[in-house]
Amino acid sequence: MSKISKVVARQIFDSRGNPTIEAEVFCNNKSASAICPSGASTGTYEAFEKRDFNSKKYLGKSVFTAVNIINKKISKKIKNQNVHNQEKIDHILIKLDGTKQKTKLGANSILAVSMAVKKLSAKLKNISLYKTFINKKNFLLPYPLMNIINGGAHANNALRIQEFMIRPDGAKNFSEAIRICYLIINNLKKILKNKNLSTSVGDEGGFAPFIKDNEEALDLIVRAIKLSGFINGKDVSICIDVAANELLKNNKYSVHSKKFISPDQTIKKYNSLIKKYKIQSIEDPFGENDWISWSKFTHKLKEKIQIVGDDLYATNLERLKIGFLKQTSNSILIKLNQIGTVTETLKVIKFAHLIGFNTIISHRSGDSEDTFIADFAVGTNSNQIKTGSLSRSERVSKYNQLLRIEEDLGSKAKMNKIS
Ligand code: 2PG
Ligand code: MG
Repeated sequence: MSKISKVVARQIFDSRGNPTIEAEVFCNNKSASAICPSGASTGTYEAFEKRDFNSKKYLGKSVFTAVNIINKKISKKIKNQNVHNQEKIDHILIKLDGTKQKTKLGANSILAVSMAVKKLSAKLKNISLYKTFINKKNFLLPYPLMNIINGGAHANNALRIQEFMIRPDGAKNFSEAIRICYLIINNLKKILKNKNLSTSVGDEGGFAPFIKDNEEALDLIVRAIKLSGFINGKDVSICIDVAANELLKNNKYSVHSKKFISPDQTIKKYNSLIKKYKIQSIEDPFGENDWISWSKFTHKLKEKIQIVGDDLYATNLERLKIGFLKQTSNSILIKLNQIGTVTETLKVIKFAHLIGFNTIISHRSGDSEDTFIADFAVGTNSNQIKTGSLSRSERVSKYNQLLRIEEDLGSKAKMNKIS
C-alpha cells in the first residue's frame, strides 16, 4: 500500500534568484520534494514553462499559477495512485495536460511532481535514487563536462560562444576527474588575475572575464591545462557549447565574430578551431531548424569528435528520430525540463543508446540545490554530465552527490566510456 496522499507545491527561487517550483509528494507519512530548473538559452521546441506573466509581480516571472495547478488539479488527480508506478503517474499528468508542449499545466509543474514521485518511491523502498532508473547493476560514473568560462546568454561579457568546458578524459575515477578540473580551474584563475582580468563567475560558475574573442578564451584554457601539468587532447579535452540559436539571423551565423557569415563559412571556421585547439566535443554548432548544416558538419566530422544536439532535439523523441534519419549528430544533451516527465526522458535516453548516441545529462543555467540529475546520470548509464563549474553550490552539489555515489559503490565504482 503505497498510495500518494497529497501533493503540495510552493514558489521558491533558483540560482539566478528567479521564482521556480518545488513540489512535495506525500505517502505513508513520508515525503520527497523536487525543484524544477530553468534555462536562459531555451529552444523553441522545449516544453512550455508556465509563469504568471504579470509584470507587476516579480517582473512577470512568478509561478503562482503553476503552483496552484499542482495544489488543485494535479494533487487531486494523482491522489491514491501507487507512488511506485512512475509510468502511470506520468501518463496521467501528460493526459491531464493534453497538449503537445505541455502548455496547459506547464512542464515546470509536471516535472517537479514527476521527479518528486520518483524520489519518494526510492525513499520508501529504501534504495539510493541512482539504482532506480535503467541500470540495475554495474553502475558507471559519468565524465564531467565542466564549464570553466561562461559567455553568451550566461555572462555579461562579449564572448559569443556560450560555454567553454573541459572534460578530464584521462581520469581513472570520479574523484580524480574532479581533482583534474580543480587544478585547471585554479590555474586559470591565477592566469586571469595576472592578466588583470576579472575572476568573477557567470550563471554556471565558470569565469566570465570581459573578453570578446573565442580564441582568446581558448588560449587561456590551453595555458591553464598546460600549467596544471596535463596534455590537451589526451588527459583533458576542450569542449564547447555554441548555443548557435542565439547567433543566427537570416540563415547566417555570427559565432566567430560579430559579422554574420554563411553556414559553409561557419563550418570552415569550426574546422580550424577544432584543429587548433583539439576540441573534442561541440554542442549546438547550428540553429534548431538548420538540419542541413548539422548533417553536413556531422558527415565530415562524425568519426572524429562528439557533436551534441541540445536545442536541436530538445530531449524530444520525435526530433531525435528525425536527427537519426538525417544523421545530424552523434550525441544528445538530455534536459528533463525540455520534455517534462521522467518517463518521457527515459524513453529518449533508451532510444539514443539504441542508435549509438552518447547521452549527456545536463543542468539548466537557472538551477537549484536539487541533485536529481547526478543520480539520473549514473542510473541511465549516461557517459557524461554537464553541470557547470566547481563553483556555486547549485553546480557543486551535483558533483558532490556523484562523489557520494562513487563512495557508495566502493571498489565497484568505475568510470563510463566515451565513444
Ligand atoms: C545549454 C544550457 C545548460 P540553458 O544551453 O546547454 O548549460 O543552458 O539552461 O540556459 O539553456
Ligand atoms: Mg546547450
